[in-house]
Amino acid sequence: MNIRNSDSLKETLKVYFIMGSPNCKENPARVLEEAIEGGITLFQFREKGIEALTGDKKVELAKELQQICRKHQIPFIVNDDIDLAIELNADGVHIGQEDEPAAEVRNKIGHEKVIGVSVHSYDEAMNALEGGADYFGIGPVFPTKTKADAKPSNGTKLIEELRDKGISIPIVGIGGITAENAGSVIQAGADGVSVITAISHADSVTEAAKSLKRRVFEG
Ligand code: IFP
Ligand code: MG
Repeated sequence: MNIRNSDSLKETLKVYFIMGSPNCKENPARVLEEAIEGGITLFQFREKGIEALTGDKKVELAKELQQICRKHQIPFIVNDDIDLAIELNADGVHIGQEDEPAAEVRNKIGHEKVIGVSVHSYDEAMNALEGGADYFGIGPVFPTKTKADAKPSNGTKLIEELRDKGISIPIVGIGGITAENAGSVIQAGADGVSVITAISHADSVTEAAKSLKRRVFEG
């Protein structure tokens, strides 16, 4: 199945784990293995923040995590770094409003790769749709500390607005999502939930991924 197909992407997005080395309390490869064991359905490599790796070290870690994803048939998405996504032949990229427009990214990475776009308003959503986005990341739905510059949380308002207006593109909620509130994000119309801390900082990464997954599927 084509990874960009909307129905299959809605399944792939259900339990979307994002991380890089700054998010991990132990070896990132180990954290990823444990998260996969718990049932994550998609992974995004986001090497950002305090003491983030750069240059060859960043590429090396990306390759290591991509291999783990491959072994378990979990698609591998790169945050922001389009050149890295191309170099690694990643399954896709996730871009924000500060990055190149989706249409330019599409020209660079080709038609077989997933493009996710962070959107914060109806207008941004329409632009991303026109530019060829495959899915939207919408948040922060709840307060988060991962991004120092995160916008105030808006709950699930935009997700509901887009669904009310008949926009059927795959959507993941992001920001402050836990097993306790994940059901409400799905009820608002999201196809999946995206988390960093709820999994990467958990006492048991595997158990955290499992309980998140249970809530996404059972409400
Ligand atoms: N949303 C997402 C995703 N990823 C990001 N890196 C981000 C917003 C800033 F969950 F993939 F949609
Ligand atoms: Mg970004």
